[in-house]
Amino acid sequence: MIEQKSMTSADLMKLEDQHGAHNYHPLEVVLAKGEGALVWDVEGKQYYDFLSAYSAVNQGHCHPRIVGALKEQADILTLTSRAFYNNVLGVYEKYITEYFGYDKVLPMNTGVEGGETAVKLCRKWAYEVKGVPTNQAKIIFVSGNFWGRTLAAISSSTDPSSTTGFGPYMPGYEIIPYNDLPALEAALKDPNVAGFMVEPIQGEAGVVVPDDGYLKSAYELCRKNNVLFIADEVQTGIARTGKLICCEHEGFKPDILILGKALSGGVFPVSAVLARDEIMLTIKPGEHGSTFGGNPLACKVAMAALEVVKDEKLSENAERLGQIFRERMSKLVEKSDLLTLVRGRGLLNAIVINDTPDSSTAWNICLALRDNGLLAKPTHGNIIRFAPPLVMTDEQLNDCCEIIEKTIMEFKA
Ligand code: IF1
Repeated sequence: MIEQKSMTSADLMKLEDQHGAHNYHPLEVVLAKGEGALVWDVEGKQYYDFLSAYSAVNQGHCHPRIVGALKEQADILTLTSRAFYNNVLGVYEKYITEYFGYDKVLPMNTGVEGGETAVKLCRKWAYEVKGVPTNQAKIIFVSGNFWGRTLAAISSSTDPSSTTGFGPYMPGYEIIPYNDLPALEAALKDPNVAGFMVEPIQGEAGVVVPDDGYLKSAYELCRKNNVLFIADEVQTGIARTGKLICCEHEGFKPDILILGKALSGGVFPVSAVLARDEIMLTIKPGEHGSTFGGNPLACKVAMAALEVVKDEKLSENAERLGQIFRERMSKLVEKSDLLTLVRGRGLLNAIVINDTPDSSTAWNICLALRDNGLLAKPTHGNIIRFAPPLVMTDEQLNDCCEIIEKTIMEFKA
């Protein structure tokens, strides 16, 4: 057994390089501890975490109430499978359906399993309720979408790094431009369209915020055409954008809501699909599921994670701190010709670097941010996503803005 304690960051990066698949290119920092908005590397250097594990640790790293729930349940019962009932799942199902205002929940584990479940529910509903001819159901996606790495997910992708070399792809999809209502209206004329699946803000595409009213109008067009509006809130949900779910900014509830990531506060893989009975009950016993889906450990962790969101007013905190952050960054954009704009909602923001998408400027800025004690990573080429834990204090946010301002103003391309 290798003695891990004595290993340096360099040793540990080498281990990953030698023994792990090369399916990521991480920023060169090796984290060993996390607490709240802070993380520490192997050598003990402290950083602000401005990625939050892609918005999975909204509640902050190792939140004591969520870790406590995990520890307590771990000693009692971790997994029964759904072959039997257990004393936690029903309690969780009641809690989460009332929390978000839906009839029923289908519990899964990862975000992409949530997306897959939503696509299957939508197709089943199309055949059994809408009356679309068997195997003719179509689902509309938008360019720039990202909902995971499975073949069903990448089949809707317009990003070559997600799709190249993995064909053939899932049929029954149509791709239209994001933030384009006429394109959606035209696509909805096809009577075989079952659903429209969209991120309220596109995360991976670079925190792309649609025009005010786009989501609500898209939802209304779907209603008019008897098509299900499926919101992928895996990244935008759980208070990240300043509301419990991002669709709340436009005052409507999606027909199918997909949650993941911060549903567990980053402590355990937990995802969930919520819908009304007319949709959810089209899947009958034995037609869908997963070994770990709805396990007692996940349920206890998720209930604690959602309690924290409410008790610590994380939506309000994200809304307020996000305003402060974008104001500070807007001033920086004016001062520095390195930046072209800042955009986002709540604490899901990004800055666009004034350089070509294939330049290494954004990456090098992230290296400089790391050296100055703040961790972030570019999404596509010249865009840096800033998404700190929602438990950040005003003082910490001010500290982070100073680090970003200092780094940008001192940066030599
Ligand atoms: C990677 C991106 C973010 C997601 C949305 C579903 C999923 C994701 C809106 C699937 C997952 C993760 C996946 C991770 C990096 C990260 C990511 F850069 F890939 F696109 F956040 F923007 N819907 N996003 O963002 O959830 O199955 O991963 O639990 O694959 O590199 P998952």
